[in-house]
Amino acid sequence: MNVLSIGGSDPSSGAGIQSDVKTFENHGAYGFTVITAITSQNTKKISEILPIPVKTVKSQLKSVLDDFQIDAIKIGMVYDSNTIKAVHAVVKKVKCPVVVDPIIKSTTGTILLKKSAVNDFKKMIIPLATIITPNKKEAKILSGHNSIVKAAKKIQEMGAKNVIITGSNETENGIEDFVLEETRSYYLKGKKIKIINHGSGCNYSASITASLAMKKTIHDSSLFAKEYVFQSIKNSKSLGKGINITFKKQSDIHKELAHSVVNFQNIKNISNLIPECQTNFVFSKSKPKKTSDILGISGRLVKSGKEVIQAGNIIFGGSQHVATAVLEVSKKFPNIRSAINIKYEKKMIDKAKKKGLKVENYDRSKESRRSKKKENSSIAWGVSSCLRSYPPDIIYHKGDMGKEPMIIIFASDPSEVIKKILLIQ
Ligand code: PXL
Repeated sequence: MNVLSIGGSDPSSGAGIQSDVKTFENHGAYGFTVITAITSQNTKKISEILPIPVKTVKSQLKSVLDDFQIDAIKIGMVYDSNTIKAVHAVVKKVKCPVVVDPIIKSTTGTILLKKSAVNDFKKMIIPLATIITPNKKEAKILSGHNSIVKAAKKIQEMGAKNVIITGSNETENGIEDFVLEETRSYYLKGKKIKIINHGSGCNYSASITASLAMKKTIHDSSLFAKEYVFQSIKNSKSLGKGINITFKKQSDIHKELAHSVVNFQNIKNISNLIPECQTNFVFSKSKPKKTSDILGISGRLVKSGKEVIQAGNIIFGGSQHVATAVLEVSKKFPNIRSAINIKYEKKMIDKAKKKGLKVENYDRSKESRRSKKKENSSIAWGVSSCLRSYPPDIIYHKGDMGKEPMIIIFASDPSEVIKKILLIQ
């Protein structure tokens, strides 16, 4: 998954494109950058801003877009009208989700969008936005309204498809965001941490950008971004003499699963392999003891026309069924830590056998009535009943009364799972 950040350089790496690359990587994405301005700043102040010549902004955009398929773009700091025009001319032609994070003033008080450029920003950058993510102050500056709902509606009228106003309401311990989608609106509640920090706004919009690249919904993307930012503030560090710098290190297993989910979504004709009960893709900590030690997708990977959409987020305990299968297999074969379920097709089983994969199966109708009654027991019973002395690549069953047939592919990690899908598809 390839995500591009267009914005300013921050040598403290707390905000701007440096921080975006870290956020993208934490989401399992590869981060590209186009620099619009070089700021000189630390945790106390911004001492200089040098806009990059328009010709060079354009040539950076051309270099990236000529060579790479970009799955989502974030637009951050665009300091002046010339930069805005250059970014507009190029990004309007790109067909991928665009997140606009209106960068107007830094936490330390410096202007990052020239006053003379605010009108061009409204005319040319806002209409590019699949989602725009102003905080309360920025929403007021862009819309002229104090009321959150009125501000969001006005910004939507300017051309942003969806508007999220962060920090729309704050209490002693809580912080709420207002989300205005195309056909609905709602508030998302979250916990507040009282640490003045550098980077949380950038982390939020970069997280949303990576999630849109994964074809997540706006609701799931914003929920995930909220939790991501909470953790990054909680974990923030006092690295300099001024305000804290946000910090988040996503676990390697999370990154690897997120990356492989996107590779799965991008397999040609993959929607044909999604069963009625949808798909989950899991990756376990080593030596799991329970399903909550295993990462899975809290909703599922669902078929939507020819596309596969990620419904929900990657969390521990996100899967019951596929995670239970991994739990059972890993008791005997601790190297098996990842799995996915796909639709049963005889031709795939035949192909797997031909390619030398280890294929086992069980018959659900043979499960005792007592076992069937226990929650989630069928998978545990079935999988453990067909294990042999070597680790399985595939376990399938042909269903039972009202139960859909299913294939589960196992491997040591998610990228090995993907390789096996490609082998038998
Ligand atoms: O946090 C907003 C922001 C974004 N981009 C750059 C910045 C800042 C804040 O200082 O410097 C380059």
